[in-house]
Amino acid sequence: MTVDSLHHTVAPADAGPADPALVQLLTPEGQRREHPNFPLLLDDAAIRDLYRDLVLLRRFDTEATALQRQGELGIWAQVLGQEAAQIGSARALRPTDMAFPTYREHGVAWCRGVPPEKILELFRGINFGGWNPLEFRLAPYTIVIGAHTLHAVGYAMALQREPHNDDAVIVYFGDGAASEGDVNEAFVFAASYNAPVVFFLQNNQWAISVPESRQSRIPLYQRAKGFGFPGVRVDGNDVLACLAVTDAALQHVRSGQGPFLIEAFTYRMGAHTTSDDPTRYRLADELEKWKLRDPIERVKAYLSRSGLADAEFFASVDVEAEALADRIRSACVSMPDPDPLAMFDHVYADGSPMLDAERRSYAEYLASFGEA
Ligand SMILES: Cc1ncc(C[n+]2csc(CCOP(=O)(O)OP(=O)(O)O)c2C)c(N)n1
Repeated sequence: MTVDSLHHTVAPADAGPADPALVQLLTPEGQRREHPNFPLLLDDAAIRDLYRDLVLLRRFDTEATALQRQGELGIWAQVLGQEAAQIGSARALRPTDMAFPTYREHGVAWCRGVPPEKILELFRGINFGGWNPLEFRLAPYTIVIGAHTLHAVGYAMALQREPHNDDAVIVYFGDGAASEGDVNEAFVFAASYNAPVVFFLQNNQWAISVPESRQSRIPLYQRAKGFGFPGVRVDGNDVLACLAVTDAALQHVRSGQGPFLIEAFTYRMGAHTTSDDPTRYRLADELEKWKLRDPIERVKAYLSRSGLADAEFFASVDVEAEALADRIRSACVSMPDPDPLAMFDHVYADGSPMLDAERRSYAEYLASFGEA
């Protein structure tokens, strides 16, 4: 792939369906398109697998939202609407690549093999760390906006010390994070060191209540040019385009050409988190417009119209999704309360006198209640 020409593409900020710079391989109506820079060769089974991923992820997300509403989770950050951006990009990774997520990357975690129950433990507040990052090649969820972009670049710089290792790093962040100093510093370091990192910006158009239009005068992918690396805007609701563009970006960084920015143009169809009420700051017609660009419906339309999947296939995925929802619900409600003293574990590798004193003091406090 040549990416030089992409430095010079200019898109209108709204990135509507007619935007010439928006990479799209599947229209909202489910029609397949080709793109000269981003060819995609996938067999029929692989497209059915992507559909399955999308449906299972949405079912997981819906169930987690319901669990929060029923008091079983402390909070939940919905991925609704962003499934294609996450599944498409994460399915382009190879197992040894390393991914750095925010708190909303449940689709990425799904593709990396993290059991959904592990994610629910975090949001139920009974697991402080999540999972072993090296087992799943997925760093812990990060709530400090943008901080993990620096971690990702540092990891990518360390990979450069292993000349025969062409693993890549991908880091996920939002449009709001793109306004943070950390992200911009990460861009500078990645460019200066030619680090093998793909910056995957999910532009869901809202940073809680602040619209993207208030944070950037230009389409976000164009910022890459100022840092000296390529930037591409992809239809974030098109799983095929997200897969193809991420695949190309990974090849670019693996081959030593330095970082790459992908702006996946999408929409947060749900609330920022379950603590938020988006009706306070955005109009319902915006959501209605984006429902017509649903990331799952277009794959379903493509599969059925082209005869690649029949009603039996769609029904079997729905059955699997319900089974997943049942499984995670029972696992969630039966999770044991954690040992309160466990929060002192793993703070320091070798312990610390101050922490030991705090642990003792808290243990005495708990003991003062007597046996429950
Ligand atoms: C350093 C930092 N500043 C502020 C916050 C509070 N905060 C949490 S989410 C958020 C908005 C993030 O928006 P965006 O990056 O677009 O990601 P999205 O939540 O839309 O996926 C903010 C400001 C934070 N977590 N960390």
